[in-house]
Amino acid sequence: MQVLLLLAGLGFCWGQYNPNVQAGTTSIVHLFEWRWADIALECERYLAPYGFGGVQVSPPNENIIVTDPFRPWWERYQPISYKLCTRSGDENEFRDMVTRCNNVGVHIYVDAVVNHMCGSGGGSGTHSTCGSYFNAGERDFPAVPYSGWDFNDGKCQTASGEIENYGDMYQVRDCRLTGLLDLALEKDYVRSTVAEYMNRLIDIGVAGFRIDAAKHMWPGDIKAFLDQLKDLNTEWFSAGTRPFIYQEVIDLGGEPITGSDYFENGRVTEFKYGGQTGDGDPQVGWRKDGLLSVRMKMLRLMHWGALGSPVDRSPGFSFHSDLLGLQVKDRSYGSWFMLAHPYGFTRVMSSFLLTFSFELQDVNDWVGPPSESDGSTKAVTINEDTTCGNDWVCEHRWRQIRNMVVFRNVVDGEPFSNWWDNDSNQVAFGRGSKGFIVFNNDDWDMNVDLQTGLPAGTYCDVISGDKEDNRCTGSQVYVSEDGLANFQISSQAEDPFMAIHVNAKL
Ligand code: QV4
Ligand code: CA
Repeated sequence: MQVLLLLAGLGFCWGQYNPNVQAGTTSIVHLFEWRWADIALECERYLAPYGFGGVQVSPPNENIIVTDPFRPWWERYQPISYKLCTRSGDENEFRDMVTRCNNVGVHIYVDAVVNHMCGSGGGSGTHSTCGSYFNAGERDFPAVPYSGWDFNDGKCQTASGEIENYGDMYQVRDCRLTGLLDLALEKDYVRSTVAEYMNRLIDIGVAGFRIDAAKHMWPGDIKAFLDQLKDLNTEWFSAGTRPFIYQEVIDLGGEPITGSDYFENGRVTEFKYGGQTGDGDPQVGWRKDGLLSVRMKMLRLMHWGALGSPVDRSPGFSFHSDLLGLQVKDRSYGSWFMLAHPYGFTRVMSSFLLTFSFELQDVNDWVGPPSESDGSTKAVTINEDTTCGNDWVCEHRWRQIRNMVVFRNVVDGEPFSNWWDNDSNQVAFGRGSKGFIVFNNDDWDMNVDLQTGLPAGTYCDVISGDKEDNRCTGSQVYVSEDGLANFQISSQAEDPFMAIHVNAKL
């Protein structure tokens, strides 16, 4: 209620809650660990033509180089300075990417890691992506500069200096998260240094920020640096536009810190999504063989939709589980549902292949992006069939996901409507008079007549194919004058789903 009042008070100005995507687009894609040069090309050749509104990029600032294990993806969450210099590229390449993506209407969202610097065991030297000297033991980061005064060592009350208990909100904010040197964001100097870094990115033309580890910062400290941020660059955004803010707060319940503690600062990423669709375990994904039927999972999601709180819905499962090839399909079903449902602002994950360790019978989930032996990141190559090469997975280029991103754009603003279910794992719903989606996650075939709410005509199912030259490359659906259509989906179908929308009508 508080939240709704707050939004009402803002009137037409959405402020930091507005995703700042170009009109007609409704989703962004996380191009995890991609090089800036490849993102610039992807904006021009793929994202703009298919209606993606933006890209979340990996942290652009200098980080520690970790060699054991060799160059894990997570080294990027250990800042050394705010120079724009990483495996993704240097400052010139970053500027070029932002300019070129903005010029085709695809906006850039930066992952801001400002709760901490590198781990306390990071050593000293110049093993950083721009070669800046640092000494973790001494708390010395001269390339910022930060020194011992700028860290929370004195404020943290645990014996180890680490977060030991998530039930104590003081240690969650003031102590080290897995050894990461915790910045004293109560200090004006630290706040203004962080704001200066973010303002440089705003000047270059970024549209917003993901705030990493927001749970580990006091909401008031975050507000203090956000209040110092400039409006967006008027070369691409209208005067007075505030940067879009979405904060990473993993709130699965049971802790004193909740996502809503952060709503005043901006949106909060929705981790319950993965949980609600995956039997409470955010790692499990979208399964019909868990404790809950797909129907129940969807009904739970609908309940949230009704809450209407300003949260960002993103697939809550961690990206690495996605790459495994494990239940990729389960996860992609979850994405389709997410993209069809009106709730939240959506972010699609795009990843790279991980190696499977037969010794551990597990996936090496630390593995960094496809790289050469010297650690440099490999380019994203594009195959003749439009998929990606060099071990880049490019889920956002899968027809089903790409077409559901389009579906979401087409049905934008239409109400959730015409819900149907068989009391088990077959469900369907529409979006006003613009789109309709049907899922068969049962072990038996589906053959039903459903009210779609759509105008009469022949539609292409955008899951099994596309509309090309006024014909369907996949299945067709016939909607009669009364809005009814017959859906037959085999439980053996490769993708036991169908989706139709008014832009894919013959
Ligand atoms: C190790 C030991 C510590 C020791 C420390 C000493 O485990 O006990 O004190 O060395 O230096 C890596 C390693 C971790 C290591 C640490 C420091 O995995 O073992 O500590 O570095 O060297 C990512 C990874 C982390 C990684 C971190 C920094 O997930 O594994 O840690 O980057 O490289 C909570 C939070 C939530 C957070 C999540 C991971 O509430 O906010 O934990 N999620 C975000 C990001 C995540 C990122 C961070 C926060 C940190 O989504 O990707 O962590 O920026 O749920
Ligand atoms: Ca902190």
